[in-house]
Amino acid sequence: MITTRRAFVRGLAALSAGTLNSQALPILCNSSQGAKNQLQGAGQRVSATGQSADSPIIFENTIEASKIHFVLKNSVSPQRYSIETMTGGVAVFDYNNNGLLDIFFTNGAEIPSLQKSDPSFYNRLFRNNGDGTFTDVTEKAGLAGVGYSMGVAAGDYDNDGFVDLYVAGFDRNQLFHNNGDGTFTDVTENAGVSGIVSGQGKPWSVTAGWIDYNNDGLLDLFVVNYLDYSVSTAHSCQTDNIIDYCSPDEYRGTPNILYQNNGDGTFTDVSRQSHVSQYVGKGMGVAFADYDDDGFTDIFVSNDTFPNFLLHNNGDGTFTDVALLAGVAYNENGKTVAGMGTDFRDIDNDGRPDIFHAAMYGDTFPLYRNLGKGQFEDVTDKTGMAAMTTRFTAWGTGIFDFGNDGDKDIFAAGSAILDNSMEVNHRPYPLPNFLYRNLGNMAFKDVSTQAGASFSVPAAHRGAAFGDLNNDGKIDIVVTVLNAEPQLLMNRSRNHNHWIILKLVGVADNRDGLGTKVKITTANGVQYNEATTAVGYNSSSD
Ligand SMILES: [Ca+2]
Ligand SMILES: [Ca+2]
Ligand SMILES: [Ca+2]
Ligand SMILES: [Ca+2]
Repeated sequence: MITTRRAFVRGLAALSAGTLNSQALPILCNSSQGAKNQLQGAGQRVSATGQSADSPIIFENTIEASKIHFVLKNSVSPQRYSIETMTGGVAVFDYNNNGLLDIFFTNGAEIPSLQKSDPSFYNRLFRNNGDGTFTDVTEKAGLAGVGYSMGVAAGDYDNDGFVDLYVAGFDRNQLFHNNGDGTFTDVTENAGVSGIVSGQGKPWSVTAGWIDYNNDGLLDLFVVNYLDYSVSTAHSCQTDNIIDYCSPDEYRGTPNILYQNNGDGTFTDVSRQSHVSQYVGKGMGVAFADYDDDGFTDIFVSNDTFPNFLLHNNGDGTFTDVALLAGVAYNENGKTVAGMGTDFRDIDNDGRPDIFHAAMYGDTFPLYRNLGKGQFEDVTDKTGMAAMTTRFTAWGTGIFDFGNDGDKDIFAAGSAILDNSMEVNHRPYPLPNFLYRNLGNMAFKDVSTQAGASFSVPAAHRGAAFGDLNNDGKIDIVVTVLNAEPQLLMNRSRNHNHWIILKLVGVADNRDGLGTKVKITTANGVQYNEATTAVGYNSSSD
């Protein structure tokens, strides 16, 4: 069972066609709890066809047939600037409101100029044609971008019904307003969201996310910043006389930014008064959920070799980092880990959002179960995740029910960090993608080798975005690969389990319905999800 934010009508059609009890599907929308929508659906997930819940999850990489021509370029230099390892992202979102998810990729730039000096460095938007193919509409859309781009966040910040894009980058951040006619306008300066911090210049932004932190129906913007780093002053690092990318330990961290949406197309930097900027980390990923069910959305930031942040939303415009007390700052060995992409979602369907993030070999990929009362338990070891992940490094990640069996699974996009990893530390640079199936009862199984041929192909994977690209009720994945074409992983799982897609439309709330809690009751139990586009690494999902 999946819950994403669109094509509700299509979901209803599927319900009536299937064995879901459509007359028992009251979709309730109200704003009684703060400014949040509460949706409830009810139906049955009956296996009328006798499909077993554990039929394999299978993906097929259809990038060749898709007509998507894109190569993510990082401009590897002899000096090995740290930015080269860190791009890029992907967004799946419906820019033209035709019910088909489109795909946007960020891209690097020339080094050291940081210019997109030719079209091969452009960020790219591909329109979904609905037949498995896509058309490059970048230039008409006006989304080529400037600078060395990294992350992307999709959200309708002005509630006009058209999803807008924020692109986070090393030297430039850009807000693109969707004009609704297939074009976008760069409104960064007027909106006041350049990512420049007075007195500090432009910190290196890795990603961003849209969140209505003050429940006023206007999406606010959280920008994740990484190292205090400049190409002009960066020193070079060596391992055994080989020029190598520096460890993040060589550089100080930078504060993150929170922009409050004023509702008139402009934003106010509230990083200081919200206390967000007092927590200085080395941010890699951000995900949002109301983990303590107080009606205010909270923020998790995975930090690189630095304690993670869990920014509790105090409901008065301020945040407090409670990661240490909550038990999500360090892994279960009390170590900081190289936090990468993250997701904040209820993986055991107890109504409490849990936290997962990818990391580096030797770390394990931590899974923190929300116990309630503000406490999380590190269940990485007891769920089997520790043994399955300790030898690997991954970037993009997401918690989704890829098998439509009611239990959310975990995807992670594998790759070592350094392209000279084999020379430097005798570990392969390209790695396969990983799929960990949720067996229920918080036990996971590595099913990567059964997930289709693409899961046995190692590559320099980076960002990953999730959504149903062909509206068949199964969640697909788009994965970026450094200096190569991306992967379009279409979900070909052969189960006939039931599903529903929700399109959330906020009326008093933000139009995208971000932050909405969704609860679905079926014959086999209750499922929970929370609407967000901030998922994984550098990326934005439906
Ligand atoms: Ca579309
Ligand atoms: Ca808009
Ligand atoms: Ca707001
Ligand atoms: Ca909360």
